[in-house]
Amino acid sequence: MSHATPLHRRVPILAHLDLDAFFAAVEELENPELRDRPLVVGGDPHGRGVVSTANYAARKFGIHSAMSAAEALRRCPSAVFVRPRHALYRQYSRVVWDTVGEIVPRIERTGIDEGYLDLGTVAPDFTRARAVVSAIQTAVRATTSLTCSLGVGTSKVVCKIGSDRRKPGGVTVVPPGTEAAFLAPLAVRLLPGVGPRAEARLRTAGVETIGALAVLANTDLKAVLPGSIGTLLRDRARGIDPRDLELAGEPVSVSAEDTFAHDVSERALLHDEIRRLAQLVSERLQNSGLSGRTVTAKLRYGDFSIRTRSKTLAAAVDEADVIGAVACGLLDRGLRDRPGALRLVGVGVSSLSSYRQLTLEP
Ligand code: DCP
Ligand code: MG
Repeated sequence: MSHATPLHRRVPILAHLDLDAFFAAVEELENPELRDRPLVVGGDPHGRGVVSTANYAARKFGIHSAMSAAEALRRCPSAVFVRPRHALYRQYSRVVWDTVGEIVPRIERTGIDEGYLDLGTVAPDFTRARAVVSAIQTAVRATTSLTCSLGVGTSKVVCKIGSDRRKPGGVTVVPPGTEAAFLAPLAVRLLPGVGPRAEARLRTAGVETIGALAVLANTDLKAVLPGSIGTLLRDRARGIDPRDLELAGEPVSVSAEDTFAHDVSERALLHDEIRRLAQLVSERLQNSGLSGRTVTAKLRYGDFSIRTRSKTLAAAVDEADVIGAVACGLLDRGLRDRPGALRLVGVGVSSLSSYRQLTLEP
């Protein structure tokens, strides 16, 4: 569990790092004679193989990941085709992330060649963050000879899009307050969470850019993307993305529960117990420097069946009275849905972050 995060930080400073043409770059390093030639890493071009990745020389021919290898061969008959060597890529990846970890302690790896960094632990502002990011590129090049691109911003969505803007070897810094303007002109399919289906629906509604999604009125949004996914994606289009880094070794939830000696149906007693458990959860959160946005109440009935009811709040909480009040409401809801005497009640908090996500200040 990390305690390194300064508590006084106002706005998150995050980065997304993505290695450039990763598999192909490793193959070039292992066989320098491949450099400058179009190179395709993937399956058999004379069979049903698929392109894993292509180097930039091959991309000039329109070859890209997930294309059939046969199609890649048609587009560039002189390309070199090699099969992926995953064990080798894992070795390179390990060195890369060890190197990055020496500079930035809080890292969430999201793939073999990409991950998020919490620059706020090492840089007090965006100017210094840019220097840290340059140092990371230099260090990765020194230990592996690989190049990487980074996006720096206040949220995961902005960083993820940013790292792809100046490939290869580029850095894109999106200072606080400029998120929506940065995103607005970009194609809506670039927004993480917008898959081919959502893209098609948005296009039918005339939404081509992230900016157009950002200003979509509620009624239009509901018609195009019903349910919570619509508001989630529109928030992202505005640069609003409350996701914190998910760190290996950090708990995903903090909870407490208690079994009664006898089944209890008296509501006041159940509320007392919920508030006592909320106090325990709150203390454990605060001792770990954590807070969470989702509060859950757990109900176990006399027949051992379990129900849970959850509520996700606008902001992360760690206060006992807030958690207790929300959990009591959830208990009431659960008992309305299914009345009965309870053998056990529990309180949990999840969607944790290790600092309070404050509203962005321009
Ligand atoms: N990969 C794969 N199949 C895909 C996409 C990717 O096997 N459809 C593998 C090969 C890539 C690695 O994952 O080298 C990383 O994926 P990226 O999407 O980051 O692609 P690259 O790193 O190759 O290129 P870029 O420079 O655009 O990041
Ligand atoms: Mg990559």
